[in-house]
Amino acid sequence: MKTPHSYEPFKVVLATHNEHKVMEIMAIFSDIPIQFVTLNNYPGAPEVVEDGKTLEENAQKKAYEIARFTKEIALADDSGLEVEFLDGMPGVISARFAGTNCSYADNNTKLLKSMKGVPTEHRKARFRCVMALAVPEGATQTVQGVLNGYITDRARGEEGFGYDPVFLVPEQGKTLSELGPKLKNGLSHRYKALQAMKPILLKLRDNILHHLDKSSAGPPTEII
Ligand code: ITT
Repeated sequence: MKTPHSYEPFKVVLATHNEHKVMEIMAIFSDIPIQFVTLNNYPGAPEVVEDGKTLEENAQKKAYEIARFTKEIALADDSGLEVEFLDGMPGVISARFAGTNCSYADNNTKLLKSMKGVPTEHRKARFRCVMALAVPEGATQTVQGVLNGYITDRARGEEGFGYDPVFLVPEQGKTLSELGPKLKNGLSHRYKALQAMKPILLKLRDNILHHLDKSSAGPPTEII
């Protein structure tokens, strides 16, 4: 077990290679007293193979492998778009729906084609974001956030990434791309997962700082 001293200063590595996610997570968490660092600070960090059957498995695997490599606390996000008409697809294969190494545009084109002619009431979809927090010793904790909406019949908007241009937020009458980062970051699946993760992160931070204060104490038996 790593001693609590090696966690000082309290820092969390964002276990993702997706720059858009990094920007969103940093913006959503700009108000909490935790230092977030990216994988750019860890040359040689492994490309974690996302071969899990669920978002939960992949999020836990990403968080744990990066925590083990960096010897820091790590936060990972595995997200996917689940379309009712497609029985929950693309789901866990959202990144490679149109094939290995495909672009966001390829995925959106394939999705719109698969939904061609489908009436609005059958175009329901949801974004699901699973966030996992891991410590190098291996313990992980996961939470999730969900955003319900509809698949549009054409791409709309320029902002965001992935399926944002084809995902309509009904309350706003706009796609996530049209809403732009500020509005997206106040209602998204990622925002909701991070809100659920916030108390867990703060508690972990308090536990570690508490143990640092009482430097005579041994390592925390349960830190996550
Ligand atoms: P990391 O694994 O390095 O975090 P990734 O881009 O592979 O990055 P995911 O596996 O979590 O991320 O995401 C799968 C795909 O789901 C991603 O490539 C996007 O196409 C889509 N996606 C995830 N979050 C999204 C969001 O907020 N808006 C639009 N599309 C999103």
